[in-house]
Amino acid sequence: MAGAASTDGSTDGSATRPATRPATPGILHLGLGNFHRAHQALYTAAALDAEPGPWGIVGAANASRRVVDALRAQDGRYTVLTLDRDGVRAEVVAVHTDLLVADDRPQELLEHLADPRIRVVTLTVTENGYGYSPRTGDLDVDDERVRADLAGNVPSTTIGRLARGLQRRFRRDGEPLSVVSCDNLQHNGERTRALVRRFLELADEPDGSELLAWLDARVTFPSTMVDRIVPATEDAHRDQALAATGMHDRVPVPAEPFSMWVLEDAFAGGRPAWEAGGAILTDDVTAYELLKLRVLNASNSMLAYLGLLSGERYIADALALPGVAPVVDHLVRAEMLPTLQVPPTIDIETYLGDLFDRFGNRAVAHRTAQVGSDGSLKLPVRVSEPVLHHVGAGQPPSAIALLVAAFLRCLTEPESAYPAEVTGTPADPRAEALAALGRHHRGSAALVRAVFDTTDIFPVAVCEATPFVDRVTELHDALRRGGPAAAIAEVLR
Ligand code: CS2
Repeated sequence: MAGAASTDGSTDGSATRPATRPATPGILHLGLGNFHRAHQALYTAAALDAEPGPWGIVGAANASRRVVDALRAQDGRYTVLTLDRDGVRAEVVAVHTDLLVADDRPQELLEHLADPRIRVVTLTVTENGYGYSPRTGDLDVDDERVRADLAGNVPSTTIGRLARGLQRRFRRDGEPLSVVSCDNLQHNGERTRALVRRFLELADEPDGSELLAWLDARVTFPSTMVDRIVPATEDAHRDQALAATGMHDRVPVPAEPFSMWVLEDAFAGGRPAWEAGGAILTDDVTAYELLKLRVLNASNSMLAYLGLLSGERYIADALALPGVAPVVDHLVRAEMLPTLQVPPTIDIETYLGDLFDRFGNRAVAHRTAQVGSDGSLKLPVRVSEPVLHHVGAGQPPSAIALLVAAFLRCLTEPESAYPAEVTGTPADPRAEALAALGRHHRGSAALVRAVFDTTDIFPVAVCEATPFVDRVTELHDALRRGGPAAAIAEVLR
């Protein structure tokens, strides 16, 4: 770590990964949350163990100092706890060469983006971090922070920072770079590229057309599918880390044993040998992305909202409720699988069996409120195209309608729909707007109509799909009158 002694090898003698921390940074990562530290950072550690190289990670948290402060105090080292039914496995990771909080040091972040040693930028900033309008998919120029970034202020949004950093890189050495979104967005690479490009078009700099030509020629945006269930850290994890490694880790990361990373092999300036950690490099990520978003993520959202409405704090407990596994199975088999192509390397029955096992892994303790957070941004990605597929075929999809109805019930009546003191509350950028609609409209029909008509959550085509909106209304009403059991029975009838 810059400014800190690099003493790799953990206190109890258990190995630290990689065996030698690289001295040189090659990757800038935005979003220093648990997911990054249990996923890309571990793949990078494995890559470096197989093929040492200049691929240290500069880790940039967006606003919170919590992880950066803790990691600095621990020489950048932290524990990944792999949790399954048989127990806990601990690994100590030390792969970050520098750490910063972007909000505190925005210029430093831009400098990293311009640094020719940095050849890959990875992002885990959540669906909420891209500043796009869910309704149009385009850069949300109504957002004040986006407008301020476009006006030339020191950028504070992720897309603004990327765009201004790329601008600086172009003006300095123009070295090639790859920007890798690791968030659950469909076509996440292409989407990120389109947003950055749009920003640069609107920013209208004097050298704008040369900059855009450079961007098109020298900067790639590989799409990726990332998969690992990584819950939030709790005190018990700190105790487990201490017991396993002898290190007082303030920010250990709990994670499930399963991990998958599929990347489009389009790297402009090289990359670590991530395949050494099991990553799959391919020409086409789409099939993997769609399977992940529509099968894993949509089911996970279903478990989150039905779980919240049933007073369950954890996903594994939601899965065990009567009727829930069958309705999730129906969602997957009847409504999601027909809308996608299973990648040839995946045996779908094995995948689904594993998926239900993963959701049922109690050791992971994934909270319903965590998965249910940001639903206004997650659900459109997970369900919109499948909704249109089925409505186009004359059959509005009932299980997807139940998922949307359950989400709306939680968000429009946050005070009565679920026991927040047990479950916690799902955070959402549209929480206030949805709660206001819930106070204003009493009946399901008026409320659901108002959500589709007056919020920008779903794309226009979904809002205009009347048979689907009607089905959401019926199931919202069923949830209100009889709770999850009654609504599930209606779907499975
Ligand atoms: C979850 C995901 O929070 C959510 O919405 O569906 O974080 C999920 O756990 C990961 O995508 C699994 O890879």
